[in-house]
Amino acid sequence: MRTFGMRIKELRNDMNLNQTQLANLMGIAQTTIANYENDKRFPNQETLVAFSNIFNTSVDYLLGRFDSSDGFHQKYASLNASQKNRVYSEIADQYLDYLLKHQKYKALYLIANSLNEGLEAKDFYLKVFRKVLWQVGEMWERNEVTIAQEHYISNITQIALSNMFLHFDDSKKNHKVAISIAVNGDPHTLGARMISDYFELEGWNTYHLGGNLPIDQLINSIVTLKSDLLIISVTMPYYINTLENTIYALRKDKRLDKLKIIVGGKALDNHEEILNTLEIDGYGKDFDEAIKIANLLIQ
Ligand code: B12
Repeated sequence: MRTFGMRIKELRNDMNLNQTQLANLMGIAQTTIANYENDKRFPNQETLVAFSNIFNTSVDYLLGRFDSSDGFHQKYASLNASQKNRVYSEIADQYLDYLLKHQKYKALYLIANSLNEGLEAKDFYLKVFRKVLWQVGEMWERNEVTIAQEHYISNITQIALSNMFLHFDDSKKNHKVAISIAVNGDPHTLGARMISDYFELEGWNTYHLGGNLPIDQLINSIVTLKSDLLIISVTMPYYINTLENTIYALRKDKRLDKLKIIVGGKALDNHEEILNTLEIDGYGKDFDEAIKIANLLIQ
């Protein structure tokens, strides 16, 4: 959870103000601002209100008392882009906080209530779920979460992702079909699942087939579902070999002549030398790049 001091500093930077300029606007000393930002001092009620006026944000936001049920989102539509980003950042912090305390209902209701109050479903993927999962990865590296906690958080996130579907608008479908998989063996299926949802939100008809799908089943699905695109995600470097074998098998099958294949995932980042050896149609670093490439490949 970000502290009061961290929030003040972030908001000041957003407005391109240095500490002295903010202090002059507030009519207080620069050292007082420095003390607030370092969480060495806390302002009185009057100063708190002055901060909220200058930063055009709620006192609740400044205090970190963010809760989707407190009406905070009602003003969402009138916020500018950086203020909206802060809302997602807050939701991500709060979501992770709940999950670390094993408060799964609170975590799931936080997402559901936020969606009900008009926040964009698409924005949750990168600004909340990916942010939280990457943060969990970093915490795992620092020994701050156990593998059991990592499993728990990814499982609750799977539930949250399932609920997202109810907020999709299926009236804007196009004719394009995409199948997504995680490369065989790799347990990291969440990236492929999330990218599939992202394509669905962009109007594609998607089929997320998870991980460990036998190659003949995959080929069968591509043929019967008339898939234009196959999205493959690879997270662990030691499955790159399997990726190569999968692509080789797909390219050998004459029924899949028109199939476009795009790949991505942590294992491939900064490995252009591997990408050059693969018979693929595209590679991307994130969901937006993937959509852009796919829309160019399939008109
Ligand atoms: C959740 C998780 C798990 C879950 C997976 C659950 C599931 N069903 O997916 C479980 C608990 C099973 C797991 C297991 C393991 N994990 Co793990 N895991 C993660 C974690 C925290 C999040 C992964 C995730 O879902 N991210 C969210 C998605 C959206 O992000 P992403 O996959 O990076 O995808 C983005 C891009 O790569 C790209 N992208 C992805 N796919 C595609 C596809 C296309 C076509 C395109 C264009 C783009 C694209 O777009 C996405 C958006 O930006 C990561 C941390 C991290 N930084 O990712 C570690 C992480 C991946 N795991 C790691 C490790 C070490 C393991 C384990 C070995 C040990 C462990 N921690 O439990 C085992 C694996 C055992 C094995 N058999 O191989 C390491 C991998 C390090 C490495 N590169 O070698 C990481 C990075 C953690 C870390 N910081 O060290 N893990």
